[in-house]
Amino acid sequence: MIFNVLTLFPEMINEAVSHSIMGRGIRSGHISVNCVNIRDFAINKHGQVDDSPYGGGAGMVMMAPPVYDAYKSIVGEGTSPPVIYLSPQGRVLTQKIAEEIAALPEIILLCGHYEGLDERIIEEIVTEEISIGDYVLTGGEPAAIVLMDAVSRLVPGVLGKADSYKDESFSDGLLEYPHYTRPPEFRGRMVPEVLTSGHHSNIEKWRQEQSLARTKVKRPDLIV
Ligand code: 4G3
Repeated sequence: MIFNVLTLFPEMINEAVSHSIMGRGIRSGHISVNCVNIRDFAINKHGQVDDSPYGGGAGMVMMAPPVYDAYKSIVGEGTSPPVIYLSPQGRVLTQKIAEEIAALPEIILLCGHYEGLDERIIEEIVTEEISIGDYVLTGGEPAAIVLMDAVSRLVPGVLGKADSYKDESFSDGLLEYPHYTRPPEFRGRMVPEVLTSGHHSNIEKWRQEQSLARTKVKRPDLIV
């Protein structure tokens, strides 16, 4: 899967995706992250990409032409992959939405800054607006990184056998059961006996009960 990212801070994106499972997914060719620096399409030699808002008021607005030219550098005159704008006004990201995006071969992520983008670039190129949660960030980059992380691990081949995702939170609508490893005793706390019993059906049953019990306590909204 190809992630194109329109951003003023490509280094922030490239650094974030170079580690851990995303880094491995890039090196193995299962995903690729292609950042386009909107600054490279500035309207003048001063590198200007923003201006004061028509109608007055504080802050700056990102100008449409540099964003459009950056976008055109990805798509040329051909058909475009979906353009997702990360904004607090978008549909809130869920595991289901991440699964839908992971089925696409290519997307373009648009990261805004300042007070936002000129509305006309949103009308012109954006096909979907997504929020990573109900809070405001200084820029869209952390939101784009979150979205790419959630989607990448669903792209076939990105997760190795060792980090399989069939038992995890949300895959069956419940939270994960608790995990334990050595030592058998830590500061007086023991590992639940069932996990060292070798009785696989009892272990499976215990894990299901734990998942349900902790979902009821921590996230009752996931059950009703
Ligand atoms: C557009 C995304 C972008 C408009 C971006 C602010 C939060 C999210 C921005 C705007 C962002 C989110 C940049 N903050 N919840 N900040 O996904 O008002």
